[in-house]
Amino acid sequence: MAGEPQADCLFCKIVAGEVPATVVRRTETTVAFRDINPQAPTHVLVIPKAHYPNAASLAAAEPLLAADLLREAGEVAAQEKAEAYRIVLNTGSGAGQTVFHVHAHILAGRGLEWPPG
Ligand code: DGP
Repeated sequence: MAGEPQADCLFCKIVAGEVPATVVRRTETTVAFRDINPQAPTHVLVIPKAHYPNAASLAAAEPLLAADLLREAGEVAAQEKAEAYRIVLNTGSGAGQTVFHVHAHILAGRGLEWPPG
């Protein structure tokens, strides 16, 4: 069923506490933790506890949960004292998505160029 935990999903295992992560915020519906391979001084991933493969499928199935994800991105940025930050939602392997449980990257603490690579 849509949103149910997937046995083979790394981020579902982080939600369940089966894989350790440096969690910086947790709400009823989301978890935020530091990226294992940071690309900026602040690099946090925000995920819904529910499993959806990407942002579009999340928003289509549970728009309020998609809003939770974006609100939490802002809360993480504030907690990290980021004056400016970037939210990245890679979608599809061609765009660099490697974990198919939707996650918002929050990047801050250095100059962020445009367009991104
Ligand atoms: P993406 O390439 O957009 O699918 O981003 C996946 C991110 O997940 C990538 O930046 C590295 C991060 N990542 C992969 N495995 C782990 C892990 O076990 N723990 C943590 N904290 N981050 C991970």
